[in-house]
Amino acid sequence: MKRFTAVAAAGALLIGLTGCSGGAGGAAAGGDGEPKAVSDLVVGFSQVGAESGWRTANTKDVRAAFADADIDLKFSDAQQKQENQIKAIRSYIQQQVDVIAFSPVVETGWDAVLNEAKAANIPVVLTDRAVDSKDDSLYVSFLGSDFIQEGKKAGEWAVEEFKDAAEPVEVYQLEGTTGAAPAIDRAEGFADAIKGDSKLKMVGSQTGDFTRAGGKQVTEAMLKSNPGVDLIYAHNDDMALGAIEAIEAAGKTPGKDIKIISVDAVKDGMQALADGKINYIVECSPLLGKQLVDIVKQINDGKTPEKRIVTEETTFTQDQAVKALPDRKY
Ligand code: GYE
Repeated sequence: MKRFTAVAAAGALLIGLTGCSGGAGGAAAGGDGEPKAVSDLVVGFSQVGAESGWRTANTKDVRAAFADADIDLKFSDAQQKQENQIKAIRSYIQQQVDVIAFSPVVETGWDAVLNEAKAANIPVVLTDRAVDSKDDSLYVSFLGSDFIQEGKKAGEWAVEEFKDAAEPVEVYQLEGTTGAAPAIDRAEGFADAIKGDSKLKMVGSQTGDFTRAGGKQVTEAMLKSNPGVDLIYAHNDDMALGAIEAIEAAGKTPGKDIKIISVDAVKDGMQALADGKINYIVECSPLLGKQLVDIVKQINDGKTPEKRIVTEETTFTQDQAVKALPDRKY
């Protein structure tokens, strides 16, 4: 009881200090009040970081969509640290924003803070990445890609590409951030798709943390330990771009001596695909802003948004990348 009062007091103080009008936010957003005018809504968004081209495009798109909708978006960058995201979410709870949206850096460890949001009657929307929790009442909706499906598409391409190979094919995986939904699921989908093909041998797998520098560093070491590697499966374009630098520095030709598959299809990745340095990309769209605004509006109107909204995505070969590049938005 004491603690509750302290939290409420701290919240009131913060609102006083910032002049934020979100005091009644929890009520309207929780569905037990009249909808607010859209321009009075306040949304707190906790972003993972700025680790990749995908992330930068996602941040830009989310900010633009909220600006267009005239909704106040409070934004914080967690620099890939869960503790920073938890802090940001707690501060949004204190500020009594209408809706909290966040892209969880890792899957586990969210129940406590999400229960705090629930107790404060503030709806939470997951964007891009999922949480691993038994209690799905802790969030209203999860908007993002099907990462298992993405991994499957990558694996199916590998099986097809090497179907006539006479010798075993050595595959190395550059994993995303350890414990992150896209790293876990992209590995699972890929493993599943290649498991029926005994030619494809996974010779190693290590995290490059979804960054270009990480992809480069892991590949440099890998080229020494596994000089015969035939295929790199990178969980995102940035790590593939880092791998390309390492392969070229070692005097080999990316896309030929060592083939590369990646996920995202951001501009730099698509350029490398069109240039023949990457062989195949599975698209993962960062353009989630408009759909997130829609979900916030539905919550404000007292409606129940879909629990799971899956992003539509395609795949690109080198020829398709050449054609798609001029119109690429991110
Ligand atoms: O693929 C990667 C980023 O969560 C889908 O995070 C996102 C991933 C994306 O850093 O580039």
